Formats: sequence, C-alpha cells, structure tokens
Amino acid sequence: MTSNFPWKTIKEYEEILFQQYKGIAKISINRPHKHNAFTPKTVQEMSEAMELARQDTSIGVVILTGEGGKAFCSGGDQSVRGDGGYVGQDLVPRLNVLDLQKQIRSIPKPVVAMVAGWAIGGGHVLHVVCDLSIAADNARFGQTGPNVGSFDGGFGASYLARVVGQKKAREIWYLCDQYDAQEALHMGLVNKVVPLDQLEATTISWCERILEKSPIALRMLKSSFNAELDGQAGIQELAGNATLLYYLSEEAKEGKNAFLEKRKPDFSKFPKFP
Ligand code: S0N
Repeated sequence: MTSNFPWKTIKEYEEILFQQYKGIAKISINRPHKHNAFTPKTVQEMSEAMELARQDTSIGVVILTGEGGKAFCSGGDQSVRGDGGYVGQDLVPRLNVLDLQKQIRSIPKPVVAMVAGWAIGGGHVLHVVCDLSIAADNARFGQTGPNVGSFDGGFGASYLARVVGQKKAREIWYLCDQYDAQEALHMGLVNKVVPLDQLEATTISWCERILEKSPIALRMLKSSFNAELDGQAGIQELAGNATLLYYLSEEAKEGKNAFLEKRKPDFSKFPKFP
C-alpha cells in the first residue's frame, strides 16, 4: 500500500517507520514479511516513538498502523518467543507490549489505529486499546491465545469486554474465530470501514478534523474516558489534567508569585464559586 501523502521521517528505526504529516505522527510496524509481528525491539522502538510524539507539542494525534497493506499486526513474533516472554538481541525475555498498551491509553492525544489486513493476537489488542479504529475492507480481526499457548488477561480481555460486551469478548477469546471488517463494525470494534485504497485518506481526514478541535478538551475527554476504567491510575491521569488547568489560572499563579516574592498570598480576589 503506497502512501499518497508527503510523510516526513521524524526518526529512523530498524523495525518501525516514524513519520509526520502536519500535526499527525504515524508509527508503522515495518515487518510485512511476518505480517508485522512484533519483537521486543519493535515494541521498544514503538514505545520510544510514542513518547517522542507525546513530548512534541506540534503533534496532536497519532496513527498506529503496519506496512504492506496485508497486516496491521499479527501479535508477538512466535519465532522469538522464549520462556518468560519474547527474546530480544540482549537475550532477555520481555512482554514489553503491555507497557506500550498503557502508553497508548495514557498519551494525552488521540491514537487512531489504521487497520489493513490482519489484526491478530497481541496485534488485535493494540488496535483495541487505541482511541479509534478505522478499518480497510480487507481487515480481519481475532485473538489466537488459546491456540498458541498464551492469553492477555489485561486490557486484551477486560477492555475488549468494555468495547464489545462480555459475551462477545469471551467468544472472541474462547473460539479464536476471525471476524471480517463488517462484523467488526457491527460489534462496535471499529469506527468505520472503507475500501483499502481509501484507508489512508479517510484516516488522515479524521485526524485533520481532530486537529481542528480544542487540544485541552480532547485531553480531558481521553483521561475522563480512561478514569472510569483505570482505577487509581485513571484518576491520577484526570487529576493531573485538572492540575494543569489550575496552573494556567491566575489563582494558582498568585500562590507561586507570592512564594517567589516572599510575601503572603492574596487569594481574597478570587471568587468562591457555588
Ligand atoms: C495472521 C495469520 C492468520 C495470517 O495467515 P496467512 O495469511 O496464511 O499468512 P502466514 O503464511 O501464516 O504468514 C505469513 C508469514 O508471516 C509469518 N507470521 C505471521 N504471524 C506471525 C507471528 N505472530 N509470529 C511469527 N511469524 C508470523 C508466518 O510464519 C509466515 O512466514 P513464512 O512465510 O516465513 O512461514 C497467521 O499468520 C497467524 O495465525 N499468525 C500468528 C498469529 C498469532 O498467533 N500471534 C501471536 C498471538 N500472541 C500474541 O500476540 C501474544 C502477545 C503478547 O506479547 C502478550 C501480551 C500479554 C500477555 C501475554 C502475551 C504473550 O506473549 O503471550
């Protein structure tokens, strides 16, 4: 699948592409020969790129995808699966994709999964934890854990159940069936289905519409959606945003200025809202 958009490389990596177009960052797994299965290195690179996208104030939205048009991601690379996780060049087994899932949920910018072809296993979970999913008509979705001796009982189970309901989530995991794009749309697993040749343009168009919106409103909404599900960590995220807004106020600045000017703060001028 060739791109019609003038993406600029942000940073060179070995197993992913990390590019930018306007205020959109695109993180793309670049292992099409393995249907974009991830290794610990792929995940480490995605994690770094996600952090760079978070820190860059010119980026307002992130696209997660896979190269080649035949797969979004087919999960953990089974050929490097060792005892205790996936084994990287340092020979240490890791399940670092779980940290990446948390990053996708907590980056205060919408993350959009652009899914062509297979979204399977741990690759399926990656699209599930994204804020939005746009699928090509060739997309196929499913979990394989009970077939290949693994399971994701974290977001891969509980958040999937929030998205499609308990019965459907259990079916997806217990039967390991594959679902086409229309079935995924029907069960609320994706937001939109388009022909493969319109996937990128549609995703960019959605991202451009997101970029027109208030970044703080989007940030508050994302952490609000998360807060209900993520317990103390979710409340911390939402509360952190409340602190950010408070820091922007004259009332908070009075506290800081008074300290720096070695005087008593005067909060009397600030209203005590009902
Ligand atoms: C996607 C499938 C159904 C596509 O079938 P198709 O079209 O017939 O293509 P293939 O010929 O099978 O594939 C093309 C080439 O790509 C290789 N390949 C595909 N997927 C993988 C993979 N995941 N790992 C390694 N190689 C892969 C094929 O081998 C083939 O290469 P060649 O031509 O050289 O043979 C089909 O490919 C398929 O079923 N793939 C495997 C899907 C799968 O089971 N994935 C792993 C599921 N588990 C996870 O993702 C675990 C994730 C994880 O890290 C985790 C997270 C939380 C808690 C636990 C875990 C945990 O590790 O268990």
